[in-house]
Amino acid sequence: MTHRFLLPGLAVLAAALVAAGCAATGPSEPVATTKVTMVKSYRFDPETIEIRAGQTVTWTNEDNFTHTVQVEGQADHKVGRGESVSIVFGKPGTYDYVCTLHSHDMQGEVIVR
Ligand SMILES: [Cu+2]
Repeated sequence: MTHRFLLPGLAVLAAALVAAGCAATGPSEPVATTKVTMVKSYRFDPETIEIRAGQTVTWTNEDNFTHTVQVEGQADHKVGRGESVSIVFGKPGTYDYVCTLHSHDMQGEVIVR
């Protein structure tokens, strides 16, 4: 739980990077993929993905910590180190999701066309 004390510092760093004009790629530029990785440390990569209705998204945890995937209005799925979880998206829409253990850092979005 000590990592929680790092959060204010990271937020300041992120704000500084945006202020310095390093936002060239844009924080929410969607990537056409069905694979999301929980990378070191406490991040979904890519954060925003775009898929077609009926496709399955798979999250794989390559971080050193347990994370979860909770799509808004759905059950929370715990994903341990080296594990993965797959969720089918049947209907078009924009689905926000979080890791409920680190919801301030780990947020993502699935855009279903
Ligand atoms: Cu997490």
